[in-house]
Amino acid sequence: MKALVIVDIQNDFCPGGALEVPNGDEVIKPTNDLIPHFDCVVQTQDWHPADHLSFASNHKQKEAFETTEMEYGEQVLWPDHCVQGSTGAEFHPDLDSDSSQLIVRKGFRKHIDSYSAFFENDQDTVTGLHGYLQARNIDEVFITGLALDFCVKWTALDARKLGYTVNLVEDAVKGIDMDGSVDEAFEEMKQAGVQFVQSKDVRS
Ligand code: VGL
Ligand code: ZN
Repeated sequence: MKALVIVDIQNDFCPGGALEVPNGDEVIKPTNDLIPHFDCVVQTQDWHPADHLSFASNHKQKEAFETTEMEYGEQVLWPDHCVQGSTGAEFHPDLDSDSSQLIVRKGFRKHIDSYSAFFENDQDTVTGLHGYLQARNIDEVFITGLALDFCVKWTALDARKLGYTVNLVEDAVKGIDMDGSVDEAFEEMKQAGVQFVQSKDVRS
């Protein structure tokens, strides 16, 4: 059984948002068009407390897009984004969020960032999505959303690690692209056995 996993299509990652992904809103239409083709539809929502340590503003003398050392290793520092309850954290209004059956919130622990829909950035703390998908007999996932080089990539890599067949819907993802991170993400996903598909082929 297959599931559609829609990653972080939230106002802050779309044009005009706090951590905008260039042309991020272009993932919305292909994602909406895929939804009716799936029995299982899951969305993730980046959901940080205002004092989250992935925010540069919560570190002295750090600028956004610099890195810092966290307990689990290197962490990119971000502009404040997707703060719990804020408009920026809401799903983009054009996305058909009403059809989602499960919303997985992530990044709500102050000391741990969470890119993947499955594990937080310590690579150990679980979100619970794997248990849910197992309970629904899902063995194949199709991934769309933002940002290709962060939350989408880590969701795809963890899904492979957990044994799922993984399809990245290429025309329904967009990246931030810092220092070649989009090319690197494609390479890592390819190495991990992620399949690359187009939304029109998934719909037919
Ligand atoms: C994301 C950076 C920080 C993402 C979330 O959704 O890719 N990126 N938080
Ligand atoms: Zn975040």
